[in-house]
Amino acid sequence: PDKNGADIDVVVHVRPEVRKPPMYKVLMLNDDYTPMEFVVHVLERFFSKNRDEATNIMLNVHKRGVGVCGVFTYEVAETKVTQVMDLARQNQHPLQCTIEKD
Ligand code: TYC
Repeated sequence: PDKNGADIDVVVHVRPEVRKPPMYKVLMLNDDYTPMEFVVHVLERFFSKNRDEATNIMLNVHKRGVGVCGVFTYEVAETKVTQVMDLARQNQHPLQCTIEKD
């Protein structure tokens, strides 16, 4: 019954707020000792680059000192850095990799 606006059910549909997660760049740093071929291998194995892309990124880092391997959510970026640093350490290379907010 609707005497004066009471007892009327209204269903309001709201669009759920969807937010893009913050993204993080994984940066590769140059050094004087890590072999070029090892860096190319790392870029192929952990960053899904083909041989040409990996070589270009490696040479860019070699020349400019730093380069972007990829952009990921924080957890994925952290995992990539850990994987790269672990493999570098196992092979006694000083290769360094870091995260930077995009
Ligand atoms: N500078 C290294 C060399 O001459 C190659 C190298 C490239 C090392 C990229 C690290 O992130 C790097 N053997």
